[in-house]
Order: sequence, then C-alpha cells, then structure tokens
Amino acid sequence: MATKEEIIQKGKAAVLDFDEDAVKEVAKEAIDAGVNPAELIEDGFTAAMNEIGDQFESGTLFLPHVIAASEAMSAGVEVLTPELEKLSAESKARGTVVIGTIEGDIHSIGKDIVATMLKIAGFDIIDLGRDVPVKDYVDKAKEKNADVVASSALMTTTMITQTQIEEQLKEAGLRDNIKTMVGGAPVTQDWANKIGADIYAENSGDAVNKLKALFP
Ligand code: B12
Repeated sequence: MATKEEIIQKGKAAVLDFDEDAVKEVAKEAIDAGVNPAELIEDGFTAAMNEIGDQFESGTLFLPHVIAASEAMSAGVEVLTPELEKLSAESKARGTVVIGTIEGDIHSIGKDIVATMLKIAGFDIIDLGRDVPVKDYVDKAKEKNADVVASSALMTTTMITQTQIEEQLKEAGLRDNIKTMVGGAPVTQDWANKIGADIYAENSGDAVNKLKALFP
C-alpha cells in the first residue's frame, strides 16, 4: 500500500495534470488508507494550485488550465468532505461565523475549505458565497447575531475591500461585539494589523485553532 507521503504527492500530481478522475481516485485511496483528508487537501491539492498559480503568473499556463486544475481540486475535495465531516467528534456549539469571498473576487476554493473545517469544529457557518458585497456581510451579521465575520480575498486588488468590512461594521454599531477574521493568499498578519482585523489565519487549520481559542 502507498504511504501517506506517496498518496499526497499523487494527489498533487493529479491536480497538476488537470486530471479530475485521478484526483477523485487519490481522494478515495487516501480515505481507504486512513490519510487525514485535511493533509491531502493542504499538502497535496493546495500545493499544486499554488504551483499552477505561479505558472499562470509566469505565462507558462493559461486561464483554461487554472480552471481545469481548480475543477479537479474541487472534485477531490467533494469526495473528501463527507469523510472530513465524519471526523468531527465535536458537536459543541461554538458560535456563528458569517463567511464569504470579498466583493469583486470569485475565488472560492480556499474559502470553502475554511468554511468546511470551521463547521466540523462546531461553528455555525453562514456562507455568503463569493463576490459578496460588504453590506451583505454586515446585514447578515446583524440578522444572525454573528460572533465572527470572516472574509477571503485572493487578489491584491480585492483585499483592499476588507477594510470596508471594518468600517461598515463600525458604522452599524456592531464592531465591538464581533470578531473579524481575514485570509486568502495575499493576506498577511501585517495586513490584518493594518486594517484592524482581529484575526489573520494562514490556512484552514490555523483558522480553526485561532477561533477555537477565542470560543472554547
Ligand atoms: C484557482 C484560481 C482561479 C480560479 C478560481 C476557481 C474558484 N472557484 O475558486 C479561476 C480560474 C476562476 C480564477 C480566476 C481569476 N484569477 Co485566479 N487563481 C487561482 C489560483 C491558481 C489558485 C487559488 C486557489 O484556489 N488555491 C487553493 C486554495 C485552497 O488556497 P487559497 O485560496 O489560498 O486558500 C487557503 C488560504 O489562503 C486560506 N484562506 C483562504 N480564504 C480564507 C478566508 C479566511 C477567513 C481565512 C482565515 C483563511 C483563508 O485558507 C485556505 C486553505 O488553506 C491562484 C494562485 C494562488 N497562488 O493563489 C490564482 C490567482 C489568485 N488568480 C489570479 C487572477 C489574476 C485571476 C483572474 C483575474 C484571471 C483573469 N485574467 O480572469 C480571475 C479573477 C476573476 C475575479 N474577479 O475574481 C491571480 C491574482 C493576482 C493578484 N492580483 O493578486 C493569482 C494569484 C494567480 C497569479 N499568480 O497571477 N482563478
């Protein structure tokens, strides 16, 4: 039987090959071999997507390749999601998180993974989807009495809009009772500090750990 490392590398290669069927096969193999689905997603699929992004940037790959790779990755995540949900031993209610990808930005894969992992950790997730107007985060947070407003931004041009979440929550008088969390590839701890967001998390595991610490 293949080792965990071999399975993860196979998963990475399958995304790099844009091979949806192979990605699904590896996902099934990982489940059978007892590999933690989160590790396959982070160290296999996501690592491949980062390479795809680099090649897209340097002009060796084009948009259809990026689309094919992201579809392959999503197919793999779909196979793994029920397995991830089974792993959730915790049914403890921890708080409500409104999450979405910021206005102008349609990247959703990372946000979906963060949403799934937080759900598994016991948070109530209200997923607004992608290209979410700032007003919608604020309105939903108010309506659902949310504890956390989390936004994903995958582009340097859209992360700027995360600032408006801070501003509009303040204007609505909600900011003092809500934690804000930001993430996405170009987002950093420095950026979070700069805009006054409470939490920055690098990936889904980090997001879960940081929110669990705040909502034990
Ligand atoms: C896949 C992809 C796409 C897919 C998205 C499919 C989908 N349904 O999401 C498609 C093909 C649609 C796409 C479109 C575009 N893309 Co694109 N895309 C990517 C790519 C290759 C990978 C992103 C990805 O899914 N990674 C895998 C996931 C798992 O990782 P992740 O998103 O980073 O998420 C993790 C963490 O960041 C974090 N996280 C994410 N969100 C959140 C939220 C919170 C709250 C927290 C705490 C953490 C967190 O946790 C996640 C799990 O670990 C990136 C390259 C890259 N390196 O990011 C480019 C990239 C983001 N795209 C880019 C561009 C330019 C575009 C387009 C403008 C291309 C075009 N010419 O049309 C359009 C954008 C249109 C728009 N208005 O949004 C650029 C952005 C450059 C910039 N300005 O900053 C990048 C960086 C590529 C590049 N190097 O040039 N893209």
